[in-house]
Amino acid sequence: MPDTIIHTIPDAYYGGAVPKKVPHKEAPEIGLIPGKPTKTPRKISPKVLFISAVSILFVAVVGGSVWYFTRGLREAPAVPTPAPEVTPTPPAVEVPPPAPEIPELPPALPPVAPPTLPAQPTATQDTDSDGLSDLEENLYGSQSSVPDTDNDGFLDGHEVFNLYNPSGIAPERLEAAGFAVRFISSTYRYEILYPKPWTIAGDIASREVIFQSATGESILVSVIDNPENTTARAYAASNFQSAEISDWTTNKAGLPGIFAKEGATLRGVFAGQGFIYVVLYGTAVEGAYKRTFEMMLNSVRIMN
Ligand SMILES: [Ca+2]
Ligand SMILES: [Ca+2]
Repeated sequence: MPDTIIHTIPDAYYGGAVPKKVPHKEAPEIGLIPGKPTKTPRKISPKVLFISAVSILFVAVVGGSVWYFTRGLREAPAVPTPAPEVTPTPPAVEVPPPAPEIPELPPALPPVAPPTLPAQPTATQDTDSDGLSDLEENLYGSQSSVPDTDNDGFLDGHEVFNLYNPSGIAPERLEAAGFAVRFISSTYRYEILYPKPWTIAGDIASREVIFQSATGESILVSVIDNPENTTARAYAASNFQSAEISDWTTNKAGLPGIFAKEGATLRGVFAGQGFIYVVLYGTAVEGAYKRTFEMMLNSVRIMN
């Protein structure tokens, strides 16, 4: 094995000389030791002082100006504080205003009794109780306050029933006095009187003829075939079963007949050759012409 070789730096690298030793230089002392002169302080020239003063003044002016003109920015209005969130409330229910107070009314006055009016005459009123209603008195020229208008001893109603004029002293028929008119049916061969002021619905050929008063009442004459010549009573008994039937006796023309009262309906029934004649008066309306109805029954003639 080769021997280990140790290399050293040749002296040539040092120039063959011993390295030069540099002496340590003491730091100069600066005038701290009394008696030893110190360096003279550098003197500041007036020009430098002036420039420095101007610079300071300039900086002061500029700074003050900046401070002054930025004051508004610094004093910016405070940001308004957001309003606290208000929880929406449901719309209030509109409450109607209270009703105005109604002033208290004065106490009611005591009821005033209506004036008492005189009693109104009814249609059937017979003021003088002579058998003729006041309305009928107007039909025959008699006075409603005088029972015997012509003072002949017979009441007005009695005279009309017997076809006489109640307002004439001399014996005089209603027809002759002009208070009654004769209706003649040549077709059905009968005659009947009726008050002159009344109107007629129907003619001589009509099976039904209606005699009408100015006050709305009417008397009806009906002609019914009677081929078997049934009697008036037999006809009434079979056709007006609920009626009260009574003999009419013989009328002023000598004609026998019956009277049938069925409620408010009054009927006079006559029998002719081949026909039955029914005279009807419905009294439900007013019933002011009962005596006139009887007068008409008494006037019926049948021409056989
Ligand atoms: Ca009378
Ligand atoms: Ca008389």
